[in-house]
Amino acid sequence: MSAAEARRSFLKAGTAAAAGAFAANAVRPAAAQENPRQDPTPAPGAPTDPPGGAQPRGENDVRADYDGFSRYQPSRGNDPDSKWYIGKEVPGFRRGEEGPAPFIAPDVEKLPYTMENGWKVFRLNCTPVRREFLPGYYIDVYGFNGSMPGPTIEATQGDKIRVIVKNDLPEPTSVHWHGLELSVQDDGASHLTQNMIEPGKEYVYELHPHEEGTFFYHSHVAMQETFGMVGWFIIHPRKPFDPPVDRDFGLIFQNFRIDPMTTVVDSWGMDFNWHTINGRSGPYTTPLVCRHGERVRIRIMDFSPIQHHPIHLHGHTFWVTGHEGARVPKTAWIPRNTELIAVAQASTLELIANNPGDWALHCHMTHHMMNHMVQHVGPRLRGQADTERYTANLETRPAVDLNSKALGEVPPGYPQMMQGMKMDPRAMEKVWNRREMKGMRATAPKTIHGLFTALRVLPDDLYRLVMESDEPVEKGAVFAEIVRRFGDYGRYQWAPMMNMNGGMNGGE
Ligand SMILES: [Cu+2]
Repeated sequence: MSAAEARRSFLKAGTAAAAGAFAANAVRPAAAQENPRQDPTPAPGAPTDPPGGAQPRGENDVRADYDGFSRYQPSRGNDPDSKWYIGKEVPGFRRGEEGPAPFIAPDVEKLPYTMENGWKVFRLNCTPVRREFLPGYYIDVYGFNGSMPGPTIEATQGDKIRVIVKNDLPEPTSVHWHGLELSVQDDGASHLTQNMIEPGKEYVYELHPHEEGTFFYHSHVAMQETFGMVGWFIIHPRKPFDPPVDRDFGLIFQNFRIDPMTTVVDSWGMDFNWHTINGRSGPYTTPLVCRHGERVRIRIMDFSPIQHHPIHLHGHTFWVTGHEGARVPKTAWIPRNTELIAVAQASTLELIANNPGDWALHCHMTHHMMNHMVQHVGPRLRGQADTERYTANLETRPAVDLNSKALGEVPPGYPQMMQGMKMDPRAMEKVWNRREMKGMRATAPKTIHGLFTALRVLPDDLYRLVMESDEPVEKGAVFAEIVRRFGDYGRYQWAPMMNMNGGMNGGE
């Protein structure tokens, strides 16, 4: 029985029949031990694997599968009024007493601090930044401490925080603490509440955050905001959130206008052609990797100049549990697949990673997942298109027929080729040379463009293979192994490997 059939029959079958399927479930060895391409046998039993890879399922886990929500298989719905409804209150593995899960903003550093007489002292320098947002593609922007976005400030509700801001820009600036309820002289609204920090000068902000939530800091000069001057300001609650999560990810979405043959952002331009998540553009965005069954929080912030982002996650239903203001009461959490996040807003999503695989996480605006779309130099027409018929007589030119199959009858201008970066071997090496990419399909970078990344949900043994071991893994091997265990391997097709070499992954 394929996993899909198992899933369907599970919906129909009673508890007793399904329990038999779980008992028959066998743990499969890791992809590294065998080449799944040679082994098209579907995994036996139900489409689940236990936590820890080889450990037996505990009685409580099994009961949870029938009483309520299983963290090991895609949601079965349940009564919308129940606390199990698509995992609403299913906790992570991490216990609340351990404190908040570490906040991870891929591709962005954390800002260190020193303790001085009970104050957490952070140092922020406003600096020009040259960021490699795609392999070989540079953008000249503004940021903090040499980074765009700036490094993450992480604190706890009730901390006494001093931020020493030094302006190393060639122009005046000020820094605003977006969302914090603070003393007005520390608000950072340029001219309104303080004099500008002149180049070379310092200003000391003192903050006493009594609130918790997802905040950010940014320049309060519009042109500088368009230049990317922003960073996370995460304030963890003094009392840990319930239910506790295992992962706490943060992604800043931005748009930039970069004219051809330049690297400097045009802060006047409103036609945004390059798009970044935490300062990188797909396929250079670093995937979020978690273990099967974990409770995952993803905080998403939109710091684009003027455009909103409908953020869509595949394969899971998530709960919107907070915005930049604070955590939302559980009674008002919203189950979604797509969350629209407007400029200067942040949304917090929580989900049970109950569906193993590599799942697209992206803005759904098509132009935001296409990047610049054309090369900087050269025609947009397809190479073999003959436009003479259409341009010979502009009065009576033949209609463009998009269905034309005749050889040489490619309508002029179609197809409009989508282009992100040049995928030469050196660029691809950089894309693949991150452990988070290990074992993904060789063609994954062909679709991960612009505001696009992936959430990888890996069974425990595969998680260890990818994130904790240095074993080479063939491209596509981890993905194929997941299909073999949880999907229908007989219908699965491996991705062609050409041109997709480089990096830590072994294989061809
Ligand atoms: Cu968008």
